Amino acid sequence: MARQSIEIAPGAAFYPGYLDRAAQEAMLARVRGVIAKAPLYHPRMPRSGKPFSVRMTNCGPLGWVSDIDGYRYQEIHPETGAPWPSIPEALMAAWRELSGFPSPPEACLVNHYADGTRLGLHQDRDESEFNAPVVSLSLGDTAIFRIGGTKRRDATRSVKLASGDVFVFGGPSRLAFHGIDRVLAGTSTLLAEGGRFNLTMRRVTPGR
Ligand code: MD6
Ligand code: FE
Repeated sequence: MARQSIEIAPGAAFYPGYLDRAAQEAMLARVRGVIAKAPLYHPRMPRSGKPFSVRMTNCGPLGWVSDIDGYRYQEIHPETGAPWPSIPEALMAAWRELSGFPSPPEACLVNHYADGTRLGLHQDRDESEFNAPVVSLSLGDTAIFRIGGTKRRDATRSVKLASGDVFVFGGPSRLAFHGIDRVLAGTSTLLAEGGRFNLTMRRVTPGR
């Protein structure tokens, strides 16, 4: 099916309302299932060991983690030692439809934003396959997403990411700096407790 997208920057395609409410509810149930097996935890910054305000977990064969030793992908949850649960089929379907990349994603990072949390400007560059995009899905309260260029000092612009929106971050934007400035409390009724989930699927090892 052809989907309506907006090009935010070269290679950065925004699909507002990609999931309707029923599909968001079904996806949220899958995310809660992932968290039941792989609990959300606070990663820590490399070197300083300062905890992130955002909590994270993963699904897929690999998961992105951060601790005092640095950023990396690994096969097990850092606190439980268990393998990550599998990526829900509905997310794999979104990757097949939107990524334009023939190999499947290997990691899906789950970010959880409670009221007042944020994620600083960063690049996603811990993967070995930059030809694959990152496919990002938002659930719950609207976030103010900031996107710049490939240099930290480049000019930035802001985009509001609402529940059900998908962002595909590829091509010249794959290594663009980006972050979440804030989450707007009370903008969605999807999460009974409020807050926001963001799911980002990545290809980590070289694909074909
Ligand atoms: C978030 N997203 O939306 C944080 N990274 O909560 C990201 O850090 C991100 O949305 C790479 C590609 C797309 C993204
Ligand atoms: Fe990111």
